[in-house]
Amino acid sequence: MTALDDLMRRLLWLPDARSTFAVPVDRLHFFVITVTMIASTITGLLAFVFFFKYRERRPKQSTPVVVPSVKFEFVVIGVPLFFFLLWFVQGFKDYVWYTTPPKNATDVYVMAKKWMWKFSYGGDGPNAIGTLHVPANRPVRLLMTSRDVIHSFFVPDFRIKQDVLPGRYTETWFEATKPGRYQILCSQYCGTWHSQMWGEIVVMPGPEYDQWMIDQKRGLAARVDTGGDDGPSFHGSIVEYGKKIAMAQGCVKCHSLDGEPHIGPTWLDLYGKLEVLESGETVTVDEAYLTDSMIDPRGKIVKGYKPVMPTYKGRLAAPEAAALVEFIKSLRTQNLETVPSKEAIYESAKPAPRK
Ligand code: HEC
Ligand SMILES: [Cu+2]
Repeated sequence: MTALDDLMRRLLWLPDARSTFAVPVDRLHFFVITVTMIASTITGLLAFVFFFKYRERRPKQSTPVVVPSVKFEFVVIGVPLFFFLLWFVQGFKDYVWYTTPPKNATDVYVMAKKWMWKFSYGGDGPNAIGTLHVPANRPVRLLMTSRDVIHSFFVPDFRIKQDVLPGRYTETWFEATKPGRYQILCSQYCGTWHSQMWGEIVVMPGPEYDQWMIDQKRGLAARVDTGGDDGPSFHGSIVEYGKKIAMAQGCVKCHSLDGEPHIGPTWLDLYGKLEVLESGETVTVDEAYLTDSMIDPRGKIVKGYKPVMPTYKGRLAAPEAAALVEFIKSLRTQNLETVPSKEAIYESAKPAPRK
């Protein structure tokens, strides 16, 4: 099967398949293209034969009326329909798989702008322009947004392509199967240097990647904030940057960080929670919901609160919104309890109950 796959890949001039997703995508591609090639060859040849067979043999020859049998009609409609449905079922299965990133995926934020790709790792991970380091054989989820116009994140070797939009998040994921360097292209025409909006994914063996990450974090502590054309840059911790934005934008006037509800709901343990809305619906608080809440606060009102939150549409740059999301995600009860409470200390000092 793989030998056949390779032959097809060579025939179609496709790059090697270097992600888990590339294999089913290619298989479906080969299946569709083989069937359509055979069908169009047969159709073409038949047309050719018919040109001769049914050519005008004498002047003013009339065309006989042909009434095809019902059986013939069934075959002509049924066979293509069968293949279309088969492709749909297979394609839908692959689509569902592709749009459901595994829970244990490593998250990387991707910010597109004319004409570059910026990457930042959640938590206290590093940032990079143009080059994305990822581990091999582990799932990686990309949460992507654009600072200006629509771009599209395309990695031919992985067979993934996802539009990147200003003002909202899109996501994609992949699991690279072989260490190496792979090209990232922008596949949505975005201006003068669209064709040079390149990037590179460096896939490293797992342990090597882990070491790389440790080195990056160590190096970051020593790095200086240099600023840049994006306003304050967030070298170092995206979480810290998010906190700064929350202070500067006055979010904390209405949102507490310690679990107490205020004018708005607290941000502690907000991420991942099931939120009940004024409309009676429930939503899971994820990255998209958090971003929407800032851009369009009137869209989904949390039950028990007044719709007083101002919109931050146009007031937050995409990386700022991303940093706020990371900051909110970092606010977990277990992160706060670095020092055990007095009660907990007394409790643990008590002698164990006798049997
Ligand atoms: C004037 C007070 C006020 C300010 C300032 C404010 N918010 Fe809100 N926010 C609210 C209220 C009230 C709600 C609940 C009603 C709703 O859903 O709109 C809310 C809801 C939210 C939610 C959804 C919370 C949940 O429990 O589902 C998020 C996320 C959020 N705000 C983020 C922000 C961010 C980020 C900022 C700053 C950039 C900000 N807010 C500034 C009042 C405010
Ligand atoms: Cu682009």
